[in-house]
Amino acid sequence: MLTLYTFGPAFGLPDASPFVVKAEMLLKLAGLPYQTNRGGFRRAPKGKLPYIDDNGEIVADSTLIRLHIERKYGFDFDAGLTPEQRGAAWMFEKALEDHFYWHVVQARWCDDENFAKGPASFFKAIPWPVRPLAQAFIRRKVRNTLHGQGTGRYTQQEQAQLLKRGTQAAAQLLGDKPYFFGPAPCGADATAFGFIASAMSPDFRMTLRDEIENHPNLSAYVVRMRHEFFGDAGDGSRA
Ligand SMILES: N[C@@H](CCC(=O)N[C@@H](CS)C(=O)NCC(=O)O)C(=O)O
Repeated sequence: MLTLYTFGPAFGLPDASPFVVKAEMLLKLAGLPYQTNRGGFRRAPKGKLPYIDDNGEIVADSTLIRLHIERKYGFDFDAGLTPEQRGAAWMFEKALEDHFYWHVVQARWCDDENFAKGPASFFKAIPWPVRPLAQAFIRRKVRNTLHGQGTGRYTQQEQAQLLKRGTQAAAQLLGDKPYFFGPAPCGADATAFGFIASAMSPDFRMTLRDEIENHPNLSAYVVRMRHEFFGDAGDGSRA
């Protein structure tokens, strides 16, 4: 049985990580039976989740998991897409991972109120006198990463402009279609759901969520995908 290593449902989402949600969606789209395991982070080959154990074959990274499924099971996530759509779908996915993702990270980890409501819970196992130090250490690391990646260098106003344009582009791409590239979900929908849903967690305030909510087709897409693939609870239980 294939095992997907996850963080587990959190913040009203199927998983705390959009990359894990993406990987789980890929398994669902490919129709592969799988189980989830929340105990694998310490053994994660790249120090990140998700990764899978497919009958002894370990594959880390959501995109490498996709390539593994395509290669091993001969499943084409983009069947039915034209070559142009295949190219656009891949680039759209990478834009979400490199743009939306970092804003979600920044909103969750750098905003004190959001941090207290969300990521602070990751430190519960650490005894109290050490816990604030560990939190401060990891939050500084996240800030440095955001600075290195570049998102951390934008002013709030600059970020708001970029997110407005980014969500508008996503809404224009979706239009009134049920899925991003037509009548059936494709590989990019796994990513789109993971990242757009993550921004819409009711637990956090974030500019990205406000911008998404300005586009009813994007909000409706998340509700629809969640219902279709994760059941009404949206908590990771199989639909
Ligand atoms: N490129 C990776 C990114 C995965 C990733 O960034 N995972 C984050 C959670 S969203 C993680 O595990 N972070 C833990 C850490 O950096 O210590 C993928 O596509 O799977």
